[in-house]
Amino acid sequence: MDNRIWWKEAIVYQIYPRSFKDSNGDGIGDLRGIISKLDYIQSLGVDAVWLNPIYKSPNDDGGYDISDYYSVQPEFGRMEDFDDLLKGLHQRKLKLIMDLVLNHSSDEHPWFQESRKSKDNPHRDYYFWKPGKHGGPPNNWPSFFGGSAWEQDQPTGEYYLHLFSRKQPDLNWENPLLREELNKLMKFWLDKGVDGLRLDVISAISKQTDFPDTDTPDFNETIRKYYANGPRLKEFIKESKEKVWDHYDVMSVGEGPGITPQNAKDYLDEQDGLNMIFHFGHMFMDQGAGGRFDPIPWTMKDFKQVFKTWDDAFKEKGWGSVFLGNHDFPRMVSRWGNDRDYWEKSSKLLFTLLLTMRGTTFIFQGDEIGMTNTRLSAVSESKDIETQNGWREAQKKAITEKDFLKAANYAGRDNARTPMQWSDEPNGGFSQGKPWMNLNENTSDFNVEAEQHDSHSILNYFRQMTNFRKANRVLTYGSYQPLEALPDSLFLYFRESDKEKLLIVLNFSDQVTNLPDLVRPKISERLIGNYSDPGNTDNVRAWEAIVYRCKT
Ligand code: ISL
Ligand code: CA
Repeated sequence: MDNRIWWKEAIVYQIYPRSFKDSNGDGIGDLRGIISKLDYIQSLGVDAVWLNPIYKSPNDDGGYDISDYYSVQPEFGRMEDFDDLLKGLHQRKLKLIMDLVLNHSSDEHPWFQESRKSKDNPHRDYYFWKPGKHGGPPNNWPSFFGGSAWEQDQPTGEYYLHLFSRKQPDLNWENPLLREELNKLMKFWLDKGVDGLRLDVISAISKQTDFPDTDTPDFNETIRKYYANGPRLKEFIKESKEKVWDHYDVMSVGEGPGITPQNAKDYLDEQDGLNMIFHFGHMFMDQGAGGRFDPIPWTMKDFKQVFKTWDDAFKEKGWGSVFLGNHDFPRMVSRWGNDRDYWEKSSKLLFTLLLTMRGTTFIFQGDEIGMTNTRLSAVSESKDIETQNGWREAQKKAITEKDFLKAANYAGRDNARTPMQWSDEPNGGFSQGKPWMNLNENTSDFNVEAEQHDSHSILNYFRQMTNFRKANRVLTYGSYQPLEALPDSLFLYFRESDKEKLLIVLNFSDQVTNLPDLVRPKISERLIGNYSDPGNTDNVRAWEAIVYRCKT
């Protein structure tokens, strides 16, 4: 416990700039908007902000399609605004983690504009180009966003690879010149003094350059077997670390779809790896073979198992990141809690989990007030390319709009992207103009302003919990020991150091449940919980969350 590391102790607040706060009335959240909320962010008790991409982009995929890595998206502001934001964060002792997208660029990036011109263009090999096969694409790879991962392009008639949208061509890391360019742009941002990098789909930067056909209809298996974990992934990470990250006091967290508990250690070496990865064990649990828009039921048994499996993996090497939602997934309380009858209790329970688990905590904007899924009544209301393209594919399978909407409203990314609910003013206090995306209908029912003044609100519980984590370092550095518990809806675990032991009790159900006889004698004191009446140690109430100190 002596060896303290800031990013292991950090609680990270994720900001999706387009939906956070609009400062100039154009309906789009921006950097000045974030600056105006810095005191609020600080008041949450978090240590760092992860900013979703803010670079210049045609915005085909929420800014994950970058056309200039060196400038700020004009809708979000100018470089001066960025510098002020960084300064404002640092003045408040908050760190900044930038989101870098290095697996692909925008097709409007000058590299791609050059690359597509001719087969012998000097930038040709910045991307992957292949002739077609049998009158179709070079192989059968599906894109994350539906349809083929290859697009035929004139003037050369060859196909280029795009694992995401056709406006996001994959960069060819095999090319050392490209890698030098990426190192250069990383240095540009690190020289400004940012404190960490979140590296988008880092798991996919090394390709199987013979591009074999996938042999499985299961999309997540295709990611694991063909897109992620490529032959040079470890080497590329090591090179970035040695050439760039090691020269700064900076933390790295890689987004790792397709990384498994078995191979995570390969990429998380202290000497030559990333500090952390985001794994998707729990996030993909309810996706069927068809991926996001093919939902299947999930069970608490599997959910608990994911935390155990990954904690075991990180015992050996690396460090975990703990999250229950982000800009790519439905709202945490709508997905894992009960956003109707136990909205408040289950939101608080989920925070108790996030802030007592081993691993760095990441929370997504709006979750701190219990924001819920939104409801699209037509696909045309969706602002997300994934949903739009998903619908195009669904139509080919004769799926009705009603059925598709059911899946999209359950799993779609629009759910996470509705603007922040600041107050009950028009547009929830998000913007003076017409918001780029409709606010959730429940904005007047709950918002930051209302929760601010309610000492029992989700917001104030979140603040209590961030303080609680800070005050109990065992929650960062102690071991994680889950307990076998029946019924499955009960999630019980110990966090233990050589000095102390805590028991966390989480009831993921609407039912009152008995606390197992086995643990009751171990309890000495209730430290915190989401019911104001402490209750007793026999029963755990609906969606109750409690942290006990144990006898040692
Ligand atoms: O959400 C997922 C499952 O359907 C993930 O597989 C996700 O698409 C994947 O992790 C990559 O996400 C990241 O890169 C995308 C971008 O659209 C996402 O917003 C970003 O988080 C392409 O840059
Ligand atoms: Ca704006």
